Amino acid sequence: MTSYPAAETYTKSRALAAWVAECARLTNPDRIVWCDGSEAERRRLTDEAVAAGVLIPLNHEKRPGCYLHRSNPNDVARTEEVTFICSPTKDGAGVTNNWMAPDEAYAKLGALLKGSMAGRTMYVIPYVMGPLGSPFAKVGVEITDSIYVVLSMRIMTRMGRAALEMLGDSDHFNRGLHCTLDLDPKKRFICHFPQDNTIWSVGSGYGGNALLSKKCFALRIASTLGRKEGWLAEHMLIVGIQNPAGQTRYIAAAFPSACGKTNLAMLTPPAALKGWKVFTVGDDIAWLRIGPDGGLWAINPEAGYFGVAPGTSAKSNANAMRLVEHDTLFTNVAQTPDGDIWWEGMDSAPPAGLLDWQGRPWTPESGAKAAHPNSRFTAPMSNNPVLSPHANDPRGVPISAIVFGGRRATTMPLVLESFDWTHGVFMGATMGSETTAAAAGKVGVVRRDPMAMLPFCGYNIGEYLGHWLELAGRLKNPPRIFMVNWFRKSAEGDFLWPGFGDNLRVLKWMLDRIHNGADGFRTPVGIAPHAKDLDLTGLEISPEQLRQALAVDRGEWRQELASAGEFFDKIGTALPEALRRQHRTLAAALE
Ligand code: OXD
Ligand code: MN
Repeated sequence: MTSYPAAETYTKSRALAAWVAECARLTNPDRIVWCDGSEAERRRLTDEAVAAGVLIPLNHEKRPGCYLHRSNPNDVARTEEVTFICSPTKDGAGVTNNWMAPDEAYAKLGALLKGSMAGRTMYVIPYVMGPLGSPFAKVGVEITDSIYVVLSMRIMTRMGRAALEMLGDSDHFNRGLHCTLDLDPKKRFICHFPQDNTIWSVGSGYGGNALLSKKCFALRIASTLGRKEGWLAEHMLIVGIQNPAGQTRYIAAAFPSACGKTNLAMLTPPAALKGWKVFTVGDDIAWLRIGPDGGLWAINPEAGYFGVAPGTSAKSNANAMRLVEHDTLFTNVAQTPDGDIWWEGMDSAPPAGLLDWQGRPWTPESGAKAAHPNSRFTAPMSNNPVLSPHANDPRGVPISAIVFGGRRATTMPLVLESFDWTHGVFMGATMGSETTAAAAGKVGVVRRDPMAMLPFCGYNIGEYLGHWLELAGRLKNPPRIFMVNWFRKSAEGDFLWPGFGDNLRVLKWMLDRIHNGADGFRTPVGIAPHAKDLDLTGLEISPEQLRQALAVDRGEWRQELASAGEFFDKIGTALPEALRRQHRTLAAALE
């Protein structure tokens, strides 16, 4: 009979002690380690991870405190086809989610978990999502057999003793049980039980499947809590924009995975926009609540960034390059002979003697990617040179504008403002985007991705859209809603808009609309800027190129609305009538 440390030594929560004991009975680990989040613990676990070959130390002269992790090649992205919402009824999960009956899921995963940690260590990771002391903050506890998960959770959340203190003797915490098993894709399941505030994830060590704080808790489960408690959990970055007069306004923006949220959240203003500054509050997830002023306030529940590495460069995101200079875990990037890292799109030519993401010698002639297209950096937000002074503010930040954006080669103009809240919700609800390497499956196919939440909404998407509409009634001071597309291409296949730092010009127009009455004109599908309304100081773009970037083409939009209509039909009766009405009105306006 294995004896484990007494839970009472660590927690006053009898519910937590009982749950840990229950998980131990099920999985039968050799040891249980309660994580305290201390520096000594980080050092000890890092040494163990290095000894076990889970982490490879990088050149600490060049990149102090940095390590490389190579995952199993079959386990490199989120796996949406084996991600389930196990609500009591199928209708509760809705048409956009996979559903498994809760009893069936507990039985199926329970059988896989039985004895699964024999010979292994079970780590208990208490964590807080949200700034400590914030009324927005929530406690989760993840149990895992993966030391990589522990070290990543330490970066991505406020982890350890502080969480147990916040929990106190309460039984109110998210229960996340994770086991890598043998990483056999046939035994890979990520199951959410919103009614039990519980997540069971087996068979994967990939961030989005295994760091249960992130997509599983802070989005899927939190979206259901938000619906119950009257707030929103969204797949959004939060960025602060300071004008030359020193006023800072905040924008929350939803984009699907690997569409540049991290880049937008820490962008470097163009040199010609003198006196403008950008500060990051969050790069992936926002929890939004109605504040005492009747406006919408947001926090970033996370404490670190799990960003896509390829394409990150001094040119595209100089702040991210500084972010990852130290104390960063890299996953599936290429390694240089002197123990540094490299990925495609880093600006520099690939150094000779690279090892690819699987540790194999690589040359450009191989035609293969050296870094996996979904290779990642995991870095603490305290590394960010442009971290907002309000990133840890328990009150959050007031949101002036909400932005929805996708990756679209055609149809979608650079920017449009919605006519009102309901139309803005319609814009978000009908968003489409080309798929990326962040999820397993085909890349580059346009799919409807409402509010960039398609893979992350923990309940019926129709009810979720209803929840968004309903919020308007309680917002005295609602943010204005916009849509953007940085990715439109010319007939020749070139991007029409330079993107990256120049995206600030578009955000500036939004803030000018809201706060300074800047001009725009009405198209059938939203309010667009004239070229003269955008601050183009110092930007070389031909009038024709800009015209194409901003254009609303009725023919393309008719197709777009037809596709959105098919998606609405799929949602069926759960779709709020107000959104159908929007669809009819816009379709008529395009005739
Ligand atoms: C992420 C994702 O990792 O959206 O943030 O997949
Ligand atoms: Mn994301």
